[in-house]
Amino acid sequence: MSNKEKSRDKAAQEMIKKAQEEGVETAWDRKEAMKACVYGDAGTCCRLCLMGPCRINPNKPDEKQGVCGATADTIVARNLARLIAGGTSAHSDHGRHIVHALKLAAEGKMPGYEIKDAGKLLRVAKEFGIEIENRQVQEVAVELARKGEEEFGKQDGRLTFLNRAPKKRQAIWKDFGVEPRGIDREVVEIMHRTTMGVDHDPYDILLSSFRTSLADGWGGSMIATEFTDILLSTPKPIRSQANLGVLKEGAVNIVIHGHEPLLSDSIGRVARNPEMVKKAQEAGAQEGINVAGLCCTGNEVLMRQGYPIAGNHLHQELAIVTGAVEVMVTDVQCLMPSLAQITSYYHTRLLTTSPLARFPGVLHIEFEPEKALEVAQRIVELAIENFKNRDPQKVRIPEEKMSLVAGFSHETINYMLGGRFRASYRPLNDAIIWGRIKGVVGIVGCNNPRTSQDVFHVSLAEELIKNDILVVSTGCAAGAFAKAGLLLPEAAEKAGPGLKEVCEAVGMPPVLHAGSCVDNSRILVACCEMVREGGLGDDISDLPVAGVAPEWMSEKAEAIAHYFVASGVSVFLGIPHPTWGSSKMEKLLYQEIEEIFGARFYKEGDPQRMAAKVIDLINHKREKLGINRKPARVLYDMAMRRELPVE
Ligand code: NFS
Ligand code: SF4
Repeated sequence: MSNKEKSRDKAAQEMIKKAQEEGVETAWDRKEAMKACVYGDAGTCCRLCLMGPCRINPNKPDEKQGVCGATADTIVARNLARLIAGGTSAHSDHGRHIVHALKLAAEGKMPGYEIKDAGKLLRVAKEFGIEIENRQVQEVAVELARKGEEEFGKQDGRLTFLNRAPKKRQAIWKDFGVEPRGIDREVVEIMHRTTMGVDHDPYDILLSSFRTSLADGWGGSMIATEFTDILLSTPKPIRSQANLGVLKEGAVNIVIHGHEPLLSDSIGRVARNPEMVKKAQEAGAQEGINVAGLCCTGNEVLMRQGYPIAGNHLHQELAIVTGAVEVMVTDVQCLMPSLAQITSYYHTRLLTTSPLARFPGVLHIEFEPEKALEVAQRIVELAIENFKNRDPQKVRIPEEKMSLVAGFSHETINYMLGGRFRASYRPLNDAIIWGRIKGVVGIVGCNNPRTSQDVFHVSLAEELIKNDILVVSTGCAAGAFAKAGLLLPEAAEKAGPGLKEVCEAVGMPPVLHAGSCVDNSRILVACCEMVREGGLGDDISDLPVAGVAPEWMSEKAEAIAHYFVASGVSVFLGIPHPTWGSSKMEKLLYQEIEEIFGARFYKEGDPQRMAAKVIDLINHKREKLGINRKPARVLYDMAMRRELPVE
């Protein structure tokens, strides 16, 4: 693969080349050296017990069984279930940490932190049945945090946020027994169910996997999003920039990487402190301190504080290759272990901060919420100190940086389209009904060196907006769009006439950045609002919407994809599930599951063909809703009126 084929991003191509010149290995090199294992890819390798490991030839699945007698179908289903359990646990544990922080902040035990969105606090508290009249905000917050904690440990009943879904959807979940009870319980149960010798029925395992994924989407992730908004504020449209060009030669560069927004929020604040800026200047960094994000921590601070993002998932190694990063601070998730080796070639200090995530031999400064600002200060000081160790010979920062507008929470979409005083989804629904906007597609997920970085994301989005489909995005997909300039209102030029008109009227980009991956829950809420607003059916599965994960790699993406489908949104995968070793599972996922959820999976490796399939589905939904007509643009004269059919 040539460097051009590795990424569509010029900054990435330049840094990949620099890494090669300097003898530094990146994910692309390791990917090339890695012979993919066909059993793993097909899902037919089982290591669940020590009678094995067992593997079944996916091309001849009926010829063999595991030592215990497990068929390819059972093995594939169990492996998929465990991916979903992993993804759900990651999002949800992140949510738990936020709930804990909200409690500490409300109790006054997290200096520098207070409730930023009291309005949302009260709204969410009501959903949890908490008395809010005549009570102090702090008091309500402490009680809400307790209720939030209970969602994780609940043994019976069902998760509170499920009430947000349309009644019809709730009935489907109930009828098929996929209502998640407690978040932790679902993760534990699916692990139990899929250990050696328990559940062997692929259908049963898959339904439980869906239940686990719902505990992510309507549980852990939704809690993470809502409670972060309450604590750190609900995002509003905000301008910023993206790509490696946001790093500054004349500044102390601190890159924050991972997923949890608490420490990075503090680092942002400390870095703005004039005293700290002065210290940096005294150390020779004329431009002071520059904080930039990566992956979803990057998205979190971008959405709320407007800090620039240095890139998406595959940029994490490349940021260090610029030779201009003083400190890379990590928390949890999506951190490549290779960062430790790469930093050894440059002056960059890698730091771990979460009790959950360490690298051997890497400096660990533990983040304790009670001492958030203190820890942040230590880290910023360390970065300033490290500035003098930069090797000017090794510094090369690509020029590429792109302006963007982010911050589209579902509340913002409400305000943007509805206007500040009559915030509602009515205008969006009307635009869809009248065909100015044909539908809404969420493009989400990661980068993956199995495919050229960002190519699928960007070509797909461009094709969809050209066809008047509004794109909503999160995670590293949003990073790809940011770098490609699609998060700018001016990108409406690339949209079809209807979408362009809407974008220009409200001044919004045709691709909306809705946040980090836990913020996919915002898309669920937006879907509920669209159903509630009326005119587009009475369940999420009626809406002309779809989800796409073009370049995904993470277990978390697998959890997201499943909760979207279980919520009634069909999901298109650019990289297929690792399930092709079982025709039964493939049939369930890509066909039969639609009978239950009104949504299913699709797979397609080519962006143009994928766009065509997505557009087909949207048109099909519009047809069913009876709204697939040309937008009414002409004013009718009397003669035309007479021609109109009488209903
Ligand atoms: Ni999502 Fe965010 Fe990116 Fe993929 Fe990783 S950062 S939580 S998992 S790689 S989109
Ligand atoms: Fe083999 Fe069955 Fe053990 Fe899996 S559970 S490793 S298939 S014996």
